[in-house]
Formats: sequence, structure tokens, C-alpha cells
Amino acid sequence: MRLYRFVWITLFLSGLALSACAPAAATPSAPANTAAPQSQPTATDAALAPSVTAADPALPTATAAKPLAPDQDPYPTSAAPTLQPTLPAATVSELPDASLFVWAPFSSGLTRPTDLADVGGGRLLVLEQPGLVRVVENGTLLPQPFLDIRDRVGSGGNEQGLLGIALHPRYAENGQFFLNYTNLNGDTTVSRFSASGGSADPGSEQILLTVNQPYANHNGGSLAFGPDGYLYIGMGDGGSAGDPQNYGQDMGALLGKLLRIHVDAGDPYAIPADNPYADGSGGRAEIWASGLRNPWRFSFDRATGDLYIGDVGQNAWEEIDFQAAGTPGGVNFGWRYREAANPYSDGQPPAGLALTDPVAQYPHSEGCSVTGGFVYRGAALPELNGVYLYGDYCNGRVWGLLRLADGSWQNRTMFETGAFLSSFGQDASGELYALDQRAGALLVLRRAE
Ligand SMILES: [Ca+2]
Ligand SMILES: [Ca+2]
Repeated sequence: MRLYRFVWITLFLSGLALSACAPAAATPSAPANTAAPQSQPTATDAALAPSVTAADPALPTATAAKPLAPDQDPYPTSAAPTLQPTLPAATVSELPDASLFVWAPFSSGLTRPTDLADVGGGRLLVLEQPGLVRVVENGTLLPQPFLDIRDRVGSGGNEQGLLGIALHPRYAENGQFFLNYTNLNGDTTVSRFSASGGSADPGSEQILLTVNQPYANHNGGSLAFGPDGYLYIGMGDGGSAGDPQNYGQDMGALLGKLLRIHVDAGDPYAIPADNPYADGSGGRAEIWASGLRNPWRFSFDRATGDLYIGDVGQNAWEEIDFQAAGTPGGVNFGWRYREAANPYSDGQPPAGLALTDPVAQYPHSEGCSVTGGFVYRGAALPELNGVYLYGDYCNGRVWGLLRLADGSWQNRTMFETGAFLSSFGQDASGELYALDQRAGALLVLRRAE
């Protein structure tokens, strides 16, 4: 089992064609928070060869229509960002005793689950990496998929496939949801789909954005609507290792960025007026933040609107980045000048270039690939109110991170789940789930008996 885990991790990091290399019936690790700590993987993606799935290493270009004039009328939401965010009164003042809680089995039978969304009525949509959207109803996996787009999803590489979902803020009225997947060419695709009557028609797809991916790995994959009503898209640096084309710092590239678009205006979208390069001068208009290596998972605190990004590191450090709600775009999170808060490339940043270090980091003695999570805002576990939970894909460890009233951070290991943590999920009431990619299972965070 330990050897198998090592092989799996090596494959994950290498972005190889997993389906050709790994046995389909490998035994998953048991999802329980009492699992013993795993041996620390030593594999890194430093020796990656470029993928054969991408033929064109040229500067990626979006194939979306030319962005329209900056939109002055952002989609209104009831949760407008606060310019001077304050912590909700219910936020706890310290990290709680982890033994109060347990990651309990919730559902199983899934194939490489990658993301989750709550559509109400006890139904969770769960993405399967090969291209199915499944329905888990009150913990039971339904046989009929919600959507099947396996015909257009390329999932040969371990970081490729159907990767992210975001429901439109008015999903209950318009049935719109958004998916992020790598297509049959390995290129990032962000599309709008429409649901009705408990399922979605593959023919309803409207492609918003396609970004050329020069290598099979580092595709990002997350989607989330911010408190401003705009859709944020996490883009990795394109792949290989060490960001050989320096996309993270190239404002002419969409790779290595967090993008921000307005999906309710324009054709197929509009650029928010306060994007840092909204007029197209100095950088691509879709860019919100830069200097990211592989922001596999990011989320917004549903109470404050604060942004948390889990940015996967190279050989040594994993990091959590933070942007307070209401602060301007244009933050540069440092890659490849820095790996987390540590120097990476031999080049020095130019004078005057401000880089923003993470609020938490951990070395590869404690994991190997960070999976960003969520700030807990549910009702069942008030001791966790305001705690950001995040994990490591390779060893299943889960940390708690808490922003204290004075702006400092408390960070501590809380759980050893033993899961291959591909993602965390949040339901409509704010309760949290963990997705075990290898076991095909969902775990739910509950109070220990
Ligand atoms: Ca890539
Ligand atoms: Ca960074």
C-alpha cells in the first residue's frame, strides 16, 4: 500500500497518463481521521518531461471574443464586498481542539471526484475527472448522471479532466452553471451549461474561454463566484517544472494567473471595469492576480468575501495565499521569483515589483501538494466558525488556519484523514466535505460521537 501510494503520488506530480500506468482496482486508503501519518513522499515534478498532449508551446491565447468595453454595471449581489472588512462576530478567537470533530464517510462509488456543488434539495453535484457530473442525494450516489461530457474532456494526464464547477449566483432561477475542464487537446476550457428538470443537456454548452496548455500538468481548474458576482478562474503556469516560459510573471499570458470575468454581460463575457488591466494595456484584461504556479483550489469566505488560494509548490514549499475582500486587483503572489515565502529562481524581482507572500506555508517534509479548502461557516460546528481548513493531496493531512482579530494568523495541523484530498466542498448551509480522489469517496466534517 505504501509503495502504491508512492507510485500514485509520483504519477500525480508527473502528470503522466495515469490510466495507462495504475491498476484500476488499487485499494484505496480508508477514509478516517485516525489514520496513521503516511510516509513523506519525496517525488517532485522537477524532472518532468513536457507532455505529448500539447503540441504548441507558444504563448497561450484565449480564443474568446475580444473583450467588450469595461462594464460599468456589475451583477448585483446581496453580498457586496466591504472595503474595510471586519471579522464576523461569530468568528472564533482560537483554533479549537480537533478531537471534537471527525471526517466521516458520506458517500462512495465515485470515479476520481474533483469538485462539488450543492444544488439544493439534498443533492450535491460531484465532478468525476473523466467528464461526468454525478448526483449524490442525501449521501447516496444516483446511477443517472447529471451531465456527461466525456466526449469532449481529455483526462489522460493525472491533472487533466473535468476539474471545477461553479453555480451561477442565481442558479435557482436560471439553471446556469460553469465548468472548467481540459479538452481533447489538453487545453483549458471554461464553459456555461444550463440545467433543467434535474439534469443538464451537453448541447447547452457555451464555451466562454479556451486557453492553450503547453504541458499536461498545472492546469489550475478551480472556478468560483466572488462576492462581487464575477467569475474567478484559477490558471496554473501551464506546466513542465519551474515555469520555463515564466508565464506567472508574464502579464501577456493568462497562464499563472487568477482571472476575473463578468458572465452576465458581453459576448461571451465582459471585463469588470476594475480589473487591473481592464483597458488591455499592460496586460491581459481578464487578469485579476498574478504570480501563481498552480492554484488548484481557491475559495471565498462566504461571510467576509476574503479570498484564499492554495497554490501548489515546486520542490520544497506549499502555500496558502490570501486577499482581503474589497482590496484592489493586481496582486502578484510571487511565482517564480518565490516558492511560497522563499527564493526560487535565480533571477531577482525588478526593483519596485511588489510580491505578496503567503499567509501560511509548509515544507515538503509535511506534504507535497496543497489542496485549498474553505472557511467553515456552517451551523453544526460553531467552534470552527471562521477557520479555514486546507489539506495535502499526498498524505491527507488537514490544517486549520485562522485570521485573528489583530490580523495575525494561527495555523496548526488538525486531522490525518488518510485520503487523497483532491478537493474540499461546501454545501449550501456551509458544512464541509472532503473529496478522496483515490477512494472515490466523500467525507463530511461532523462532531465526534
Ligand atoms: Ca498545463
Ligand atoms: Ca506565492
